Amino acid sequence: MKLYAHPFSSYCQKVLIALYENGIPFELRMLGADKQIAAEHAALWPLKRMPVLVDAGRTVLEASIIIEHLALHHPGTVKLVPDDPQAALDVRMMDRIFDNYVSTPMQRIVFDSIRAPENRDRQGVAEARGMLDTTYRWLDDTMKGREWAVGKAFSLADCAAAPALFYADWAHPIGEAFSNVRAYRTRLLARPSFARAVEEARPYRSLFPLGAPNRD
Ligand SMILES: N[C@@H](CCC(=O)N[C@@H](CS)C(=O)NCC(=O)O)C(=O)O
Repeated sequence: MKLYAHPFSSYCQKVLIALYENGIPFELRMLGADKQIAAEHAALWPLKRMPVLVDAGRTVLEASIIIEHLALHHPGTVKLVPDDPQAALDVRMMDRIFDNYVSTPMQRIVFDSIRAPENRDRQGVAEARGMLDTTYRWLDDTMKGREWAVGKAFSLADCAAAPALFYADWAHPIGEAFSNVRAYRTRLLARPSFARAVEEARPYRSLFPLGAPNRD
């Protein structure tokens, strides 16, 4: 099994968490300087988004689907997608929320910061910050009394939440008023699978265009 990825990428970390949770062996095809690996990646997925998984001749795109693929073909003791269909829907709903309403606005802010000043999108960034504020508020209510995104069991939704909230807090700090979200982010950082991903990404912090804060 080959994973085309970079350790600093949030969506790659989402999948790395799932791989580490169940100790699934894989070969990292690290994207970056290597032209051969970049060419393989572009041939597999012309949009050149990472991560991409290749398993037994099948190319699997999109982090959530990669994790679903792992749950189906490489099941382990940590069930990231519950067997119960309603519980699985709850997990998928929270997964979508973290991708669409935390990661997407976070990326918008980060990617805007690497544009030339004359190409910056002030309105887009303001909307992204507004979306993050609204999501943080909603999440703060939702996480009240919950250990993980959908309750007691760590799931696909937490794989999405960990890097999303990790970087979102750097791009648009989670205010002290959102204590449930902050506590959840701290729990995610203490989870060994994510802690490992964060450590492996640490050498690349200089890549964070807004300047990585001196914490976490
Ligand atoms: N919807 C995709 C998003 C993947 C994504 O945005 N990956 C980023 C890195 S975190 C990427 O490939 N960026 C490179 C680019 O935009 O060209 C998924 O869930 O896998």
